[in-house]
Amino acid sequence: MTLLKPDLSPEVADALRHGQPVVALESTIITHGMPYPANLETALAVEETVRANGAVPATIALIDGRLCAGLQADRLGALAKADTVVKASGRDLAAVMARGGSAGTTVSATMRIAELAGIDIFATGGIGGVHRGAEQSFDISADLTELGQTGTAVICAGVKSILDIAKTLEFLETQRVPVIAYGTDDFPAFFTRKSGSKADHRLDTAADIAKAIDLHGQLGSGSGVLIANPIPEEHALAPDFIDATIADAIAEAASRGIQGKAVTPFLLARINELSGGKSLIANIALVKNNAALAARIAVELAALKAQGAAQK
Ligand code: PSU
Ligand code: MN
Repeated sequence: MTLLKPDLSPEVADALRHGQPVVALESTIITHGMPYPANLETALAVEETVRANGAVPATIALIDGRLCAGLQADRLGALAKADTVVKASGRDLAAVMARGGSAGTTVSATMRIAELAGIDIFATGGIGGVHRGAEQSFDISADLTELGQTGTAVICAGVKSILDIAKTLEFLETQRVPVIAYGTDDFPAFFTRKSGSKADHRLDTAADIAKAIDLHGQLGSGSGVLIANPIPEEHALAPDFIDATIADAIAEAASRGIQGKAVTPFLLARINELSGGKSLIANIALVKNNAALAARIAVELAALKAQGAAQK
């Protein structure tokens, strides 16, 4: 069976052809994670951050039935404004493609497309995980099972405490996904630098992280790598404030009977409203911070691969 080749922007195609560093970016954060116009401004700023740190950004989405890696500004703008675009995780891609539809891609779908395009490094804000109360609802994000079987390295700011963080880390262990924190022993909780849980590993430089990603691949692990990059101190929110806000949003989701793929977008939007926009400002800051680290890792990884190829 031949695997599908995504449509690449000329810039992304050129970079991949020459072994230059590329960073994949997801698009559910644009379509379902942030309100317009902050979503578009953030998407553009994140691409700029990737460039400023020496790599080529490849924003990934499903557009008119085509898998796309690298979006021109007009497509990005249309995606940011559209309210008919669906949220696709990996399992949704084929059905949306069959009807020629468009979708923002979650972490799981973006990993799938990045793999098909040959992109190893992917930056996002936060990944999905095991929801609080999963023992009742069974709500566990497909991001975690995709991380268990697709060899992309995902740079995030940890996971939000809308999720059960300890269970999310347990599930990642079961899925054989190494969790590496950058410059800290703690696994971060998105809006805050600590979650109360530790990461499995701490590495302090982009070069060491690139080395670990390269070795993980060479070991034939088959799974992804999760890099947790804490939100910069100056943008972190007060734990009491954000915990109370999240608790209110979760209670509201439960009382309204929100379920399935609508849960995470509902919580993100409600947390933004209840926090008076503070969560959005923090979210934007941490995504840029992740994009910068991802680009630096991609630069190191490209250099390692070039060295490896020269030695063969
Ligand atoms: N968490 C965030 N921001 C996001 C998401 C999660 O803090 O934008 C998005 C990502 O695209 C992630 C998806 O892959 O939500 C997970 O959705 P679900 O929980 O339905 O699997
Ligand atoms: Mn879910």
